[in-house]
Amino acid sequence: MIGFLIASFDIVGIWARPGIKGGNSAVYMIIKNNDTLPDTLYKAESEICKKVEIHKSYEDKRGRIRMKKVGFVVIPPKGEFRFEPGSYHFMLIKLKRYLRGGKRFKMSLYFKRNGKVDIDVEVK
Ligand SMILES: [Cu+2]
Repeated sequence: MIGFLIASFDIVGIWARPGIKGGNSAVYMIIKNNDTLPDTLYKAESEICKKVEIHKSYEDKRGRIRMKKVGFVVIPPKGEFRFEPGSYHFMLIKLKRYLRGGKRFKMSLYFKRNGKVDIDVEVK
């Protein structure tokens, strides 16, 4: 892509759960949109795992916690979107390495308007 990346976001509180090689983990964060227009987050990827999916946890009729894949999320203008335990999260599928507390790795988020945004994630 040619041009400047003007990311009008503050992404704070980024962390991942520990995980084992071959297993899964989850990443959480708060994305604050400083722009007057919404933006759509539609993809994420990381070299640490085979693939990253956007998931939402929910309680089914019997009170069991389940999760489902979500195609995209919209970050509201002058607002925020929270990825947090019990709700939306990034699912790291098939970790290529162990994720232990204190470790850091890179992840890329893809937005329709702002393009690719690279972030650092710390394992808590
Ligand atoms: Cu999940």
